[in-house]
Formats: sequence, C-alpha cells, structure tokens
Amino acid sequence: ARNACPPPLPQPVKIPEIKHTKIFINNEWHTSIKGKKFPTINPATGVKICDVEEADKADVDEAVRAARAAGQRGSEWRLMDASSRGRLLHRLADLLERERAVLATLESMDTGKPFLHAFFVDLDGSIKTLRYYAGWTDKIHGKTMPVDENFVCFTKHEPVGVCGAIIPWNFPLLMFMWKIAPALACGNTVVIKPAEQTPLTALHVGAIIKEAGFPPGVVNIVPGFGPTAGAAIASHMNIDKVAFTGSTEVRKLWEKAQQNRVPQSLKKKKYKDEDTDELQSAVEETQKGAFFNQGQACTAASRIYVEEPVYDEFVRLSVERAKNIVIGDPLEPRTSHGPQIDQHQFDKILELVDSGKKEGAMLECGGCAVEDRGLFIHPTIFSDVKDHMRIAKEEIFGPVQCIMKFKTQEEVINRANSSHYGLTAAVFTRDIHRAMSVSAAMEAGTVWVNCYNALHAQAPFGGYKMSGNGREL
Ligand code: TXE
Repeated sequence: ARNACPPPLPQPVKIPEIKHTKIFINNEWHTSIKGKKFPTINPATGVKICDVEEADKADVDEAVRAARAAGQRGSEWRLMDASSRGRLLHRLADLLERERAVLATLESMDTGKPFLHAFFVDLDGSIKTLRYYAGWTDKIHGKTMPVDENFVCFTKHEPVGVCGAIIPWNFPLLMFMWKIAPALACGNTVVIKPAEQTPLTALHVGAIIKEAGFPPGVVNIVPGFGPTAGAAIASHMNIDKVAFTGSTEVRKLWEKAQQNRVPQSLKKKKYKDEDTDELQSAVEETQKGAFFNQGQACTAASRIYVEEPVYDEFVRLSVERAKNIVIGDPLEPRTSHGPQIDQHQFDKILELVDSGKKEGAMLECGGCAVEDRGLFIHPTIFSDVKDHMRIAKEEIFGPVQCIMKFKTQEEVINRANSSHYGLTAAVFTRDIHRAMSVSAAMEAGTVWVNCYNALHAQAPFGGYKMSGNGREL
C-alpha cells in the first residue's frame, strides 16, 4: 500500500548573517564608489536586516562597461553555442532549486510575504521561467524569404546588446527572472537594479550566477534607489534596451528612454466579474486575486462586478472568507497574510480606505491596521462601491476588495473598460457564450475565465492602455 503521509511542509532556514550585500559587477563584489550604504528592513518587524552597498550613477557606468565588454563580438558569451547558453540557464535553475529554502526565507524576510507563498509561488515561477527560456536559446530562428530575382535572402536574430532592467519590490525574485531569463536566452547582457526595499534575493542570485558559470559581466546587479541608479539606467546611452516594472509615475523614465530609442514594458491592473452557479469558487478565486501578496500585485482583483441577483450572497461569502484569513509572522507556515512593504505604501492604502468610507462605500470588514503590529492591514472589503469613487479608480496596491453591482452584460463591459488601465481581467460564468463574448470585449492584456492569476512562463504578459508597452515573457 502507498504511504498516505503528505510530504512535510518546507521550512524557513536560519540565516544568521546575510552573505551578499554588495554591488555585483563582473562576477565580483564591489563597494559603492561614493562609499554609501542603505538599510533593508524586515517589514514584519520593522527591524533592519542589514546594510547594502548603494549603487549610484558611477557604479551603473561601471556595470554598463562590464556588460558591454562581456557582450562584445569575440567575447566568451558571444562565441558560446546557443545550446550551451541554454545549459547555463538550466544550471542556474538547478542552483535555484538547491537554494530554494534560503531564497524563500530571504524573500519572506525582505518583503513580508508568507514564506510558503514565496516558496511555492515566487520560487516555482522563477525556476520555471529559467527552464522555459533555457529551452528557447537554440530555437530563435530567422526566416528565409523568396525575394525577386536570383538572390537568397534570410533574416538572423541577434542580441540587442546591453539590457537595463529596473524592478519593483512586490515579486523581487520573480521579476528578476522575468527580466534576465529572456534577455540571456537571446544572448544579451544585463544591468539590473532591484528595488531599494528588496535587494537581498537578487544579490544572493548574483552569487549563484557566478557559480553556474556565466562569464563575468553577463549579469550585473546594482542595488540602489530610483532617482539615482534607476535614472542612470533609464537614460544611459550605452544601454540598448530598458525593461521597467513599477509605477505609472516613473513613466517619465519611459519618455527619457524613448529618446534613445529604447523599447520597454510597463504594467498595471484592473478587473471584472460575472454571474455563476459556482458562486463559492468565484468568491474564492476573486478573493485570492484581491488579497494575494497583501494586494501588492499589478494583477490585483480590486474591482469586482457581481450580477444583481447574487450580489448580496457574494458579498456575504466574501466577508466570511476574509475573516478566516490568518494574519501573522510571515515565517510561520499557517500565515497567509503578512505586512505591507513599507510605511509609504501602508499610509497610501489607509488613505484610500478612508476615502472609500468618506465617499459612502459600505465597509464590510477590515478597513484598518492590525493594532500594535506595525505595517499589517486587515483584509478589507467594501460593498456598494460606485465607479466614480477613488477606491474604484486608483490603484490601491493593498488588501482591498471593492465589490460593485451590475444588471446587464453590456453595462458591465462598459464599466469594466472605463479605466486608464488594462492589465488583467477575469470572467466568472458557466455560460460559454458569455465567457467568449465578455472576454473578447475586455480591454485587458490577459482575460481569465473562471480562474484568477493563472500566470505561466509559457504565455505572454502585458497590458492595454496605461498598463504597459510591449509584452513580457
Ligand atoms: O514604485 P516605483 P513604488 C505601483 C503601485 C505602488 C506604486 C508606487 O501602485 O503603490 O506603484 O510604488 C525604480 N528612474 N507599483 O514607489 O517608484 C525603483 O527604485 C528610474 C506597481 O515602489 O515605480 C524601483 O526599482 N527608476 C508595480 C522601481 O522603479 C526609478 C510594482 C519601482 O518603483 C525611478 C510596484 C526613476 N526616477 C509599484 N523612480 C507593478 N507593476 O507590479 C523609481 N524607480
């Protein structure tokens, strides 16, 4: 008989001292040229984890020089067989698997996200992204074209060159892999800046990039702040392409980048919902979509439209479920809800929650911070939300679900689309015609049907309108 015991849950590891806190250039660790450091804080406790070397423009210049040299014609990286590039990416994935518990622990400490989420979602996605792109390296083909007259004509895909990347704090490791894996698969070199709130997993990966055997300068990691290191990447004349994930405000950066013809991708959020007999499943999926990662997700299901006849029941079930969410120490396996990333985001979220109360939305649960617990916010549900309210229009980026009512399909399509954003949407229904017609009408880069946040390394990701240029993956 088979042993019915489930495998034991993975456990966080004890990390007595953070090993990698410096700038990573040319497979070596550097102190910052200006001699500056910045602290990284555990948002669950408010306690400093360690200081990290702070990269600024001069350090970015060094990193770009290293990346440029590593990608030169005749360099080890450029001469490497495409299939060998794939083997290196697989080797990096192997090492991520080996370091999985360490990386998930670091990610949990640095972001406040529950350890098991980090272990199963962030690490799984990171490893799969690497393996997917590892398989692409020798399958990037050009075309042959039957041009007129007696010629043979073909196209050949070449690396773009030095790719700059600027990433946010909500999925630090996963965003790191979304940026470097496709760039490396195509033979580019990279200068990447993790978010100032969350540099630790990126730097740990620096060490294993070296161990995996990537030549020096292929990946360079410059921890630092947006207006300094980030701006230096965005406007660098020796960087050929920039990928950015973050706020719309920093799109100023995009305009700058465009001046030196740099294509890039940005993203944001939006959401809608519909009638279903599987009400409970719709409640669960939408709520996971809203509260996952403490609502700090560009795909967050923050606006939910429910058809009138099932509205009250949907709200009731959502509140019941929200009240069972376990808030606590992110390193505890039972915890499913941790703190927000920092004071700034915490204040922004509570300010928006207050605006919801003032504008007359009905607060069903939550709506405040967890007493005596620093940056923790109770999962919050508003019903009777109107489209003109700030909570329905602005990106809250926190654990807040806004539930609205609708009558007709045409109406809900128009209302869902009346947003400047358009990253993801979802439709919940048993009616296949509805699923097809509503999803086709949604102005969103991804539309899920009867599920939410089903993201895969094999499918593209990106938005309509203000939610991005280009596609990732
Ligand atoms: O983002 P920033 P913040 C949204 C979310 C959140 C808001 C603000 O609504 O509440 O943005 O978050 C770098 N030149 N998202 O302030 O500032 C910065 O160092 C170059 C959605 O944290 O955009 C970091 O590495 N770079 C998002 C990255 O940009 C600059 C995830 C993101 O930080 C820069 C995060 C500059 N002038 C926030 N200024 C998503 N799409 O998932 C900052 N940066």
